[in-house]
Amino acid sequence: MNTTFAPTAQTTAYVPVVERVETLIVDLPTIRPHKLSVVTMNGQTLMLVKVYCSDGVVGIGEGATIGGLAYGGESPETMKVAIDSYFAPVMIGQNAARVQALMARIGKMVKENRFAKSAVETALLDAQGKRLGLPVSELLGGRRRDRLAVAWTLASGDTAKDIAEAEKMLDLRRHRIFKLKIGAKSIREDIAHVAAIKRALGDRGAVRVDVNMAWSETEAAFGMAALADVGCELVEQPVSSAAALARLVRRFPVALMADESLTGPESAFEIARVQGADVFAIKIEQSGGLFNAQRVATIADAAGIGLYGGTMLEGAVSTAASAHLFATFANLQWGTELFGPLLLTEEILKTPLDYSDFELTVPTGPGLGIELDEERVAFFARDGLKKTR
Ligand code: MUC
Ligand code: MG
Repeated sequence: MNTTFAPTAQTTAYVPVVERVETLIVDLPTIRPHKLSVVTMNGQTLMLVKVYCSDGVVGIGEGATIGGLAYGGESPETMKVAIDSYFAPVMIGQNAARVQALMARIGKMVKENRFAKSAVETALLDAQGKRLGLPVSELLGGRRRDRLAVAWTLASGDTAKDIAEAEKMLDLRRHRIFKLKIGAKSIREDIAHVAAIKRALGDRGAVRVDVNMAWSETEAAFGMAALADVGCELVEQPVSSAAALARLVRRFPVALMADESLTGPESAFEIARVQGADVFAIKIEQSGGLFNAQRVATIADAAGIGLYGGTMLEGAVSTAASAHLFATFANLQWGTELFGPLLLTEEILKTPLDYSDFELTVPTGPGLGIELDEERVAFFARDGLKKTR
């Protein structure tokens, strides 16, 4: 049998190349202040990237962070500069249909910048899906589910307001898994807050917490024991150090989830090697893109670590991209928190994502299966129409 890779009709066919890369910053208000231990958000900023290809296809991607630089090493503004100055020159003229090869080329010139890489990879996958008439989930191996359970984060900073918000979400049949942001107040106040919410919701709602690394290891040991007692089922990243996380795991009858410690396949492997978490919060941006996030999921599966589809409080574009990826996972034991667009007052898609019956529907159209409402985007673009009205 001839095993050489002889040119075929396919390999000699027209090759779509990247012609232009455009970036844009969009500022959107949130429905209420969102209080994390690291920052209070009053709005969200999205960095949108568009990749224009020679076959007329345009792919869209998004990068978002939490509180600018408060959460990590990148902000929407640094992503824009990195893409304009360093990504675009190595992308232009390259085969847009070879997404992994193009990302590897970018990786040679750009060492870090995981969030910006995720945005660009999303845009290339969106373009490739549109070109082939396939949803991104199918490019990633094929979806195993069409709908994803979606948690809601209670983070108003006020117990009574959080209970009212949770009741509203239950009535609307939008969410029945609640993640409480704690760590800004004293541990005793936080435990009382979680206990009151769990008492109010009973079996109607699952309660989890995210400490966003605010506790010391000793505080975490005290806090996790108390949280288990009040009916909390999962604690997300109580401490910053991965070693401390590993020492806390399985000491208390509550699942421990790694979030900030998880920065892609290498850290996933390290955590898995020491059995340092029960669950991984996988995020496409933290992982450095969809392919890397897929590798993180494979490591988790191999190590018997549960999976949760995380968010950087992203807008509709990254939320759709994450949904396509999470739909392909063999295991998604803890559901997702892909509620980002619902935290914003403004819709930037022509057809909003479908949230119903406690789940998000994974779009079915080619690429990401979404279409930007360009007028809304232009209106909310920094230096855009909003400024001139
Ligand atoms: C995080 O740390 O998990 C996800 C939901 C939310 O409210 O904040 C994010 C970030
Ligand atoms: Mg978290």
